[in-house]
Amino acid sequence: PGDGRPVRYARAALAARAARVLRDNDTGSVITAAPRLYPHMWSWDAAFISIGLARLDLPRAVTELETLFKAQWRNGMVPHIVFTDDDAYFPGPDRWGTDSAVDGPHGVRTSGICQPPVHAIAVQRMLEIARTSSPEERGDAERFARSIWPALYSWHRWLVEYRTPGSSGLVAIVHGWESGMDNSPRWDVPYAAVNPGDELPPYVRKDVRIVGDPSERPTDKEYDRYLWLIEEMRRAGYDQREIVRTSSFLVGDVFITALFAVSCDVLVELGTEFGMPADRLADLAEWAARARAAVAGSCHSVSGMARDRDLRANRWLDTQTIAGFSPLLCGGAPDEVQLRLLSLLDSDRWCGHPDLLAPVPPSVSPMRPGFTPRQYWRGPQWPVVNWLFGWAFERRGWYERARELRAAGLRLTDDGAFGEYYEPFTGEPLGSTDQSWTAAVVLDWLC
Ligand code: 9WN
Repeated sequence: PGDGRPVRYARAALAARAARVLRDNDTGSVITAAPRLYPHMWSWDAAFISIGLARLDLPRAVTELETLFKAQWRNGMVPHIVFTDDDAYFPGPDRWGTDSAVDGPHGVRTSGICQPPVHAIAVQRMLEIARTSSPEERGDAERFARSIWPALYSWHRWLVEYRTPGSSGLVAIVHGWESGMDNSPRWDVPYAAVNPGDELPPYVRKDVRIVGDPSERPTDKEYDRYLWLIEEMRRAGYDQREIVRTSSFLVGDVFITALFAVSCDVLVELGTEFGMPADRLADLAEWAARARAAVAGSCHSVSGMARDRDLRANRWLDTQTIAGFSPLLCGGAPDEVQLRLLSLLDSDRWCGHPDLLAPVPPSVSPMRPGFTPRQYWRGPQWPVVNWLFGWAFERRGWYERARELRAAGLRLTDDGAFGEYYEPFTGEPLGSTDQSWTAAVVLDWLC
């Protein structure tokens, strides 16, 4: 193979392996995010998984998103984890303590926070895939898109009503897990202000026993903070207004805000096609415009990079991470800023770094002090993030760039391990292998 990795699979064999990963991770009711490390359904994982499944078995893809939305809270929140009976993951449902939450769902146990709103994107992609298939699949996908649309609308409305505090217009998160980029340096400053109290109940981590090298995972100190924030939310009874008012972590997340803007656009497109109420379409258009303006408004005057905002300390957070490229996902930044971001993305500080195995954007710039090539969201490349940028570039009509990202994503993942994340220089798969969402995006790239 020439890159030091043991095997490189050809397209057909890689697709067959990816399909097998999704089949093997299927418990019958949910496709777990990963075989041992993540034995439950995660919100944004389920969206990507449905896209991959749509290539294999459309009804199964539909069931996956229906299962997630059956766990939607009564106030509209889509929870970040829907628990199975497996107790190999910590924190499980008892530690979250959401069973008595007023707004919680009936008959299913979930965590008490959310994850990035990529579900509308998945539904539209499923529809596109089904339309290239039989008339029957096309009809099923259309019925599904129509039936899930109101739930998607109320999920988006929840993000506006409860999670867009203050004047920045950015969608706020109350836990790093909500960003999906748990220990990214984006959150170092706001996490430094989270002080786990003496009352933090003791706990034992399970993730570090499963991942062979614990240094690929967040540290114990980080976990104390993650658990402390859960403790604060339990004490607030999962009352969202109270959490946003009091939580020691409240950050406007620019990457989520960009995904929200473009997901609102997608919902408008779907809603227009399926004759959804005009007032709801107008809401979505307004939310998209506001979110897009917030992303553009966050851009640094020199670098052009988009920034998160610490809403407790009222200050911008300057970190050189992949989230800085958020305006490329949703548009709306001035042309000159966009051009600066595109040339930065191509430069040796990002995808053009000469030592990368594949030109997939790493989670943190390899030139940044503190870049850690093996540690989780602090350096490694994540195939799903690459998929999102490729999808957005295609949508924006940047076909050549989209094709290049697809090719780079396949170059990184053709070892057939379906790593959760990858060491950017050697291409070594890290964290979990046979990770469902990696298999799913690879399938989408291949088809
Ligand atoms: C916490 C499932 C999830 C992803 C996240 C990723 C990781 C969980 C963890 O795994 O987070 O939610 O235990 O580390 O950071 O993006 O959804 O794949």
